[in-house]
Amino acid sequence: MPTIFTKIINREIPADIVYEDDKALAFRDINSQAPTHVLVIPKKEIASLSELEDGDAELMGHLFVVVRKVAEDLELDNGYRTVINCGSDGGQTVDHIHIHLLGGRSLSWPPG
Ligand code: DGP
Repeated sequence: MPTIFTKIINREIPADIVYEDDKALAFRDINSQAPTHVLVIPKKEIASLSELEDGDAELMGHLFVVVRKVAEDLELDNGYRTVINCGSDGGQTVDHIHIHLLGGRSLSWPPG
């Protein structure tokens, strides 16, 4: 099912896009939780981690390479955190799989 992220991919609503290629898009989270908070998403509509199929393995690997590129571009030289929320207990609010990339400050652990 298309979500607001599909509208961002299709440029139907604006976003602060920091990276794009044929398979992936990265843009700044509208509800930033850190000085740098970017969402890395596949252009393919995959609802969540729980919907991943065997054939998505290469795409998911690609998304993490994009994370590394974006982290380098945004100079997160002291490190960063990636998070994928899954389902209601995981705190997922948009049903289009996305990797949160958080950095620019020291992050506490464990998360709430
Ligand atoms: P999650 O809770 O893991 O499903 O994260 C969804 C994130 O998406 C949340 O941190 C806020 C962000 N978000 C929701 N709608 C928009 C939007 O229209 N634009 C942008 N840039 N981010 C959005």
